[in-house]
Amino acid sequence: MAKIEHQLRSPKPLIEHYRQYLPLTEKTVAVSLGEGFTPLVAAPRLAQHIGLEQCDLRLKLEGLNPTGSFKDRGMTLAISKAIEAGSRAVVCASTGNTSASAAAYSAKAGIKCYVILPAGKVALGKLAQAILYGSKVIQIDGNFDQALDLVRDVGENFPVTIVNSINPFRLEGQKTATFEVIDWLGQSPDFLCIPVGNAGNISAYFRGFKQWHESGKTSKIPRMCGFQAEGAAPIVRDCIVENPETLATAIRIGNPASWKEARHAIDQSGGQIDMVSDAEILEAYNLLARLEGVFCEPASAASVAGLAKMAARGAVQKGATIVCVLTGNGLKDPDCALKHSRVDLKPVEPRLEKLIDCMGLKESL
Ligand code: AN7
Repeated sequence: MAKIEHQLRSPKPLIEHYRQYLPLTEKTVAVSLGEGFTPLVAAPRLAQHIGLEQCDLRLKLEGLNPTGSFKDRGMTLAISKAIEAGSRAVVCASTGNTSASAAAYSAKAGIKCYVILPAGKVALGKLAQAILYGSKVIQIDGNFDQALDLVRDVGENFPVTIVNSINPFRLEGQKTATFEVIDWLGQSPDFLCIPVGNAGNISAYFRGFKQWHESGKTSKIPRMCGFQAEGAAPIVRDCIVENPETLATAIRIGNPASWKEARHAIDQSGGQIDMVSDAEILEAYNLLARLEGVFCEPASAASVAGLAKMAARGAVQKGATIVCVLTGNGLKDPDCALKHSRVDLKPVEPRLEKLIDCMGLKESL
C-alpha cells in the first residue's frame, strides 16, 4: 500500500479529492474553504506519560480545519449538496462547532443560515464565529437536545435544509478523515479514540474505515473507542440524560441523534464506549498542551483522557498504533484554559530584580 504524506494541502477541495467515495454527481459544485488534509502528528512524550511508550500514538489535528473543527468535513458536503438541490437557507442546532461551520460555508455559498444554540453554554469563540460569518443566531433557554428537536420541526415545515448530522451528507463528508488516516499510515491504526457527543463522528469514522476495508485499501478496521463526559454519557449509561452537564460544552448532549449507529460501530469493531470525568478531561487537555504543544478544546481531550484510562487497565497491547482524534481547536474556548490554570497573572514592577525574582532564576540556575 502506497504511503502518501500530505506535505501540502491538496490543490483540490476535499470532497473532490475523495469524490469516488462520496455521493457527488457531475452537477455538484464544491463549496470549499480549504478543509481537510489535517496533520497526524506523533505524540511520544504523551504516550510515555500514560505508559504507552511502546505504542505509536498519533494525534489527528482536526482543529486545523478552516473554522477550527472537524465539522467542516461534513459541512462542505452538506452545503454543496444543499446548493445542488436549490436550497437557499439552512438551519442547525449546535453546541457551537456545527454552527460556526454552517455559518462559514453558508457565507461562502451566499445562502441564509440560522443557528439555534443553548444559551450560555457555547464557548465564546464559537459564538463569535457564528455571529461574524453573518448567520442568524438564536439562543434558547434550553439545551442542545431541545434545540435539535425544534430544528427537526422547522425542517419538516419550512423550506430550510437541516445541516445537523441527521442530514445524511454530513457523515458522508466526515468519513474523509479516515481516508486521510489510512493514506498517511499506509493502513488503519489498531485503535481509534474519539470524543462522543451527538455520536455522528464515531459513526462516520466507522463508515469510512469499513468502506476502505471493503474496497481493499486497508486490511483491518480499528477498534472504535468512544468517550463521553461523565455528566453527559447516555450511551455508556444506556439511558437518555435529561440534564447533561460537563465543562466540555461541545459534548454536552443527552440524547445523541446517531446513538444506534455509534453503538453498531463500537460493537462491530470490537471497540468500547466509556466515560471520563471533567477532571480527567482537564488533565488530558493540559498534558496535550504541555507535552506535545497541542492546544485542543476540552471535549477533544476526552479522547486522550479515555485512552489514558484504557492504558491504565492494560487494554492497549504493546506495539499498537493508536489515533486520537482532536476534534476542535483550543482557541475556541480560551476561557477554559485561563479558568483552570493555576498561573498567577498579576503584573509586576518593570524592574530587573523583580523580573529575576518572578522567573525564579536565582533558585533554578
Ligand atoms: C469539538 O457542534 O454537536 O459525537 O453541535 O464540537 O459527532 O457530536 C459538536 C460536537 C466532539 C462530538 N468534539 O462529535 C455541535 C456538536 C467537538 C465537538 C464533538 C463535538 P459528535
